[in-house]
Order: sequence, then C-alpha cells, then structure tokens
Amino acid sequence: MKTALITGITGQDGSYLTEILLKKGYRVHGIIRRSSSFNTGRIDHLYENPDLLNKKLFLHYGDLVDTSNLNRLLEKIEPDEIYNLAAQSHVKVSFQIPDYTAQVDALGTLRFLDAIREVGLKQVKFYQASTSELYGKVQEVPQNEKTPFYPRSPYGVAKLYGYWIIVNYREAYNIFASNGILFNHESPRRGETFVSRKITRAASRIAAGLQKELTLGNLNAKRDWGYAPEYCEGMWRILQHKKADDFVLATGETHTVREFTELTFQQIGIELLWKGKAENEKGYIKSIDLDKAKKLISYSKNKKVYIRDFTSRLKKGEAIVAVDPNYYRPTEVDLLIGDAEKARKILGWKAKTRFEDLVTLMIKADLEKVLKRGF
Ligand code: NAP
Ligand code: F7E
Repeated sequence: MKTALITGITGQDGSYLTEILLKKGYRVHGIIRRSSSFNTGRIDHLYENPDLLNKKLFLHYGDLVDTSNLNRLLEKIEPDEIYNLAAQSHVKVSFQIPDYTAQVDALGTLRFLDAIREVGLKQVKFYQASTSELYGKVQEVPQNEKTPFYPRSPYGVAKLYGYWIIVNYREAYNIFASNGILFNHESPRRGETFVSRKITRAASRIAAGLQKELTLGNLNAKRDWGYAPEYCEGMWRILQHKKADDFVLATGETHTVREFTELTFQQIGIELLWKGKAENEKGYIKSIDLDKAKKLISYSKNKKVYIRDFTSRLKKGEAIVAVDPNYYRPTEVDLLIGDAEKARKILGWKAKTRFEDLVTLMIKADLEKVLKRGF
C-alpha cells in the first residue's frame, strides 16, 4: 500500500485527488488549516466514512508557512508521493495580498523541498501544482512546455518561483520533483469566486428568484477550461512516469468569459443580448425558450423538477448580467490555450470533457443545490 501526502486536501483538486488515490488503494494523509469555521466540506463525504477515517484517510493540521510542522509530518508519515496543491490560488486576490501569496505559493514550495532534504526522504516523488498563469502575456499560441513564461500577477510570479525551485532541486539534489503546468480546470466543487462557478451559481440563483443580477469583470478574457477530476488523474500519472519531468495539461480549446456566460444561460433556456460598452455593458434576456430548458432535469430526493419551471418566472428584456470594473485586474491574462501533446504521448493523458459538457454539468449541479435548500 503506497502512502500519499496531499497539501490543499480541502480544495477543489485535493478532494478529487483524494478520491482517486483511495480508489487506487493508497493510504492518504492530508494537511488541513485550522479555521474558525468548517473548511472540510469538500471531503466530508470521505472523512465521515468510518471505513476510511484513521484507517486509510488521515488529516493533520499544518500550514505551508510553518516549517517545523512540515518536518515533523514528513518524519512521521514517510510518504511515497507528495502532492503540493496548497496555495493562495486566487489571481485577483494575489494583488491584494502579494506578500502572503509569495510566502505560501513560492516559499511554501521551497520549505517543503528543503524539509524533504532535511528528513532525508530519498525515494519520495513530489508533484508541484504549477499553472498556465506562468504564460501570462503569452509569447506563443498555443502554449506548451517550451513556451517562455511572462507572469502577470503576484500569483503568477510566486508560482514561477515554485516552478523553478522544483527544477533546481531536481537538478541539484536529484529529488524526483515534477511540475504539472495545468490550465484552468473547473467542477461543481470549484470555489464560488472563480468565474466559472460564479456564473453557474448565479444563473441558478437568478432562475430560482434568489438573485437579480450576475456582476462580472472582463468578459473578453479567454481561457482553456477543462474538468478537474481528469486533471487530478493527470497529476497521478505525472508521478508514475519513470523520470521526473514537467507536463502541460489542457484541453486545446479556448473560450471567452462571455461565451461561458452565454452558454450557461442557454442551458436554462435563456438567450442573452449584449448592449452597451465596457463597464456600461449589460446582458439582457433576449428570449426564453422553455423547450430548450426542459432538456435538463434536476432531481431532489423525491421529485423531478424541470428546469423550465425555474426559468418561466423570468421576463424578456430584463437585465441579468452587468459589468463592474472592481473585478478587473491591474494586469490581465488575455488568452490561454494549451498544447498537451507531450502528456498525451508520454502519459497517455487527454482531456475528455468538452466545454459545453463542462458548463452543463456545473449548472446542473448548482441548480440541484438551489433545489435541495428549498430555494
Ligand atoms: P483551491 O480550491 O483554492 O484550494 C487550495 C487549497 O490550499 C485549500 O485546501 C486551502 O485550504 C489550501 N491552502 C491555502 N493556503 C494554505 C496554507 N498557507 N497552508 C496550507 N494550506 C493552504 O485550489 P484548487 O483549484 O484546488 O487548486 C489546487 C492547486 O493547483 C493550487 O496550488 C492552485 O494554485 C493550482 N492550480 C489550480 C488550477 C485550477 O484551474 N484549479 C490551475 C492551475 C494550478 P482552505 O480550504 O483551508 O482554504
Ligand atoms: O478568472 C475573468 C478574469 O478567477 C478567469 C485559478 O485557479 O486558473 C485560475 O485563475 C478569467 C480572468 O481564474 C470575473 O479576469 C471576469 O480573466 O476564474 P478566474 P484565473 O484567474 O484564470 C489558473 C490556471 C490558476 O492557476 C489559478 O489558481 O475570468 N473574470 N469576471 C472574472 N474572474 C473572477 N474570478 N470573477 C469575476 O467576476
């Protein structure tokens, strides 16, 4: 039985990776932060299972800014594989807390690598959650492992340090350390302030009459959006490769935030019409097509609910999307589109879920959540 240690186990990716590793027969240890409120929502379904808790799944308090604790945990757990997913992962927030972002995302990675050296874990394999944000102001389209980096945020710059310290410790000390350069990946477990989830959550709440408007920033930014569980499987494959290396994981498709918004509302039968420019732009209900909406059905425990039952309460001509410059970033990443050919060839990894299916599964999950809470 292999032992894995996951930092950031309570996050979107940490929760999916835990499920994947438990299914593969791993013993999984996770580092969680002390919080004044519950922060284990994404792993409660595992944590509350008596067959797993303290048998196959173990949680420890820790923080990437606390070196002494990292050393102690490594000595105690002696993992075969470490997945370093913990990060201050919000790009916009990194402009507000750049120092903290660097402490966790840049130096946190160094602290971990150094703890591995100090404890003398010679056989351990280390996965670093690197990111397409390294490409920032892109120097090439599409972006692959050889594309030069040009980060555009304190988050991107901190992760750039993380990337290079992995390469350096690999070359200097022969540590098996690999970077997964992952493009955006989303799911119903995505944090509510990232744009994909913000859109699907707001659309379901608007349909249910709980919210009037969705307020966004830059509608024209383009992202390569994939489905998170597939990317977590890719992380595992990166560490199973015979030598440590760096891999891009991406879908190879790119779409604007505007397209994501349009498609989300289309899934519940609403066609949007955009009017106005820049911060005065608004999205109005152009038409409501209940036949399209009824394609999707949400279930609560005992009843079926047609999505058209939600949407029918909305009116043509209503403004439901607005732009607020507060969501703009001082420096934006305009276009990301990844080339994951190396991962396909060497790891046999390929993104399967297409953009439209991703949007569909996310809006469906959010509608179900709204339903379960009884509006
Ligand atoms: P996420 O949902 O924001 O999760 C981040 C995790 O890190 C949470 O468990 C969080 O704990 C933990 N954390 C934050 N600061 C910490 C600290 N100082 N010490 C210990 N733990 C800390 O992020 P995600 O989307 O799952 O992403 C996972 C990793 O991949 C991150 O490193 C992110 O930067 C990177 N990445 C993500 C994407 C993407 O599209 N999702 C793409 C490329 C790279 P709490 O739950 O207590 O907040
Ligand atoms: O923004 C635009 C925003 O915050 C995507 C993280 O997981 O992926 C993520 O970073 C785009 C940007 O993700 C809003 O300006 C418009 O252009 O969902 P996001 P991100 O910045 O791409 C990378 C790969 C990571 O590594 C990160 O950890 O959408 N946008 N309006 C908005 N973004 C947000 N958050 N909120 C808005 O209202």
